Amino acid sequence: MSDAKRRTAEAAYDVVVVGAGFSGLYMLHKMRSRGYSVRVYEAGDGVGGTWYWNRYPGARVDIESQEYSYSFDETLELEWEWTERYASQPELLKYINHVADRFDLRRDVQLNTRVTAARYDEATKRWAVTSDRGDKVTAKFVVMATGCLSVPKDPDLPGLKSFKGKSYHTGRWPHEGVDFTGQRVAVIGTGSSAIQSIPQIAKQAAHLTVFQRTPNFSLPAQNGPVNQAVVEDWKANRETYRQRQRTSGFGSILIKDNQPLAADVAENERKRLYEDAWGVGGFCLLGTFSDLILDKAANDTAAEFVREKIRGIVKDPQTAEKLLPTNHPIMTKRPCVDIGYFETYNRDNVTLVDLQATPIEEITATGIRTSAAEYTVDSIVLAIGFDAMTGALFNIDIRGRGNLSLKEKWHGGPRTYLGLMVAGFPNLFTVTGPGSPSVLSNMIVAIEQHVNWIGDCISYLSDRQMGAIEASEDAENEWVSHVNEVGDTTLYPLANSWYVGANVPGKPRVFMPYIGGFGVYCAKCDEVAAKGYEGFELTGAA
Ligand code: NA7
Repeated sequence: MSDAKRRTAEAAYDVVVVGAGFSGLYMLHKMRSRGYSVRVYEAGDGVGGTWYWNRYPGARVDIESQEYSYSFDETLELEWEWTERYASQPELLKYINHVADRFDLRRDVQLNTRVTAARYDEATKRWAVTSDRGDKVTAKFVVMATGCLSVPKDPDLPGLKSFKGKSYHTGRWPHEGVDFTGQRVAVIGTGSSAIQSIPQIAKQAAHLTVFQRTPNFSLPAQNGPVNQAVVEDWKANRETYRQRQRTSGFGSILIKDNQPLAADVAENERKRLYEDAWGVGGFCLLGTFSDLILDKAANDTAAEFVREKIRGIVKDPQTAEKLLPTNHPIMTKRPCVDIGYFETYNRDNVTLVDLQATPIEEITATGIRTSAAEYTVDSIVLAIGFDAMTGALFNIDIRGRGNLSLKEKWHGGPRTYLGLMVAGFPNLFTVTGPGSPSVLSNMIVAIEQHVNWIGDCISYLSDRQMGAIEASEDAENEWVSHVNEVGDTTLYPLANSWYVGANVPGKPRVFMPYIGGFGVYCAKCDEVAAKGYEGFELTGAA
């Protein structure tokens, strides 16, 4: 019998992991190397998660490549050579496939399999996990490595089904790519995915029309081939840099900590610092002053600097004016990092439609009709985003003690302890779940910290022959209050962002990630573990 068949027949694992992206694969590696039986289920037909699905033109990471890579294996880190400062999606996919091969991970990953339900049995203290392929297995521990931005938002556009051309969601891009040569193309949305893909699509299409509902802040990546001196320095000092990531505010050393307050720096000097950071590129500018996300007046200085840049880049003043983000402070909606985004509007074959002035009324058989005009197009690119942070968890019927469903428990918004566990759901972990720094940090660093913590927690229980761990209601309530309190000291709640669920109709408005600082959060997790998992209830074997 093949190894895969034997394992399915066995149908009882120590750990079931849902998702084979960066978190699921590292979770598998960690637990298997400690001798646990692990099964990973993955809906796609390949590994890579976010970087498997998001294949739209121009897709790339907006954290510098060496920072956005695993640190758990020194040889892996020293051997791997990134080619660009910000790795493109194909290169990231190559990297994660290399990791899967290098650590022989594929034999425990079952592809093309979507987990549909996970139910906790209080008598056996085990989870029953079922899939759309008929798998029925049990596991002592379940790790949801389902990703924060993995469920595309429903295209809530009237008439879309009647469109006779082709439409593509950026998060479900065809593997064979799309050739837009000679086509009239519409892009709906101006978030990260749109801002990355628009310059690429504009180079190919006969005409590109961008439908913008909310103008967005975007910073130039200043991408290019990797600088060998930077790479060598990183490799020589990797321990120091990795440690700095783990104690930093955002899990990245490019965004500096302990900076002055904006008001303490004279205007000329402030502008010079912004100019320098703009030249460095990426998110660097967001770390110029320590109060940019705390104080509206400080934030205004950065926002106005970026608006001034947009006015300078975009030649047509009317188009420039439409592109200026004015309805939210910078950073409060996911800031974007681009390569030639604003410059693209200087092309003759690109038109910007302001949906605030002229909203979309309908998608017709031949194009898009706004309140002012009809635009005939051959293809529509839906860069409209995701049901962030909770969408993928709600797609699985997760039921804890007393048949409590996660959806019911979270009807008013997600409630977790440390973004790692949920009261009522023993032995179920979420990687980069709501209530953890997650999407407000360098995801790879956040993933490693979570996987390490979960792995150590499972080992702790095993070493003591314990049956279950569960967040206590009190600890969860306190943590949720703390997450909200910290969120409310910032400007984040001011924007209608996906951080607060505002992009999905009917979703409760709750600021989901934890913004107390990545390093602060890590210290809290370590302290909880050191105190014998304070705030958790640990119980004996079944
Ligand atoms: P985002 O950041 O959620 O952006 C989605 C964009 O689509 C945003 O500009 C939305 O405008 C717009 N949108 C959404 N629905 C509509 C409708 N119905 N009509 C017009 N415009 C619409 O998703 P992305 O995929 O770009 O980025 C997701 C994350 O992936 C990103 O932050 C990175 O972490 C990687 P709105 O702002 O809601 O007015």
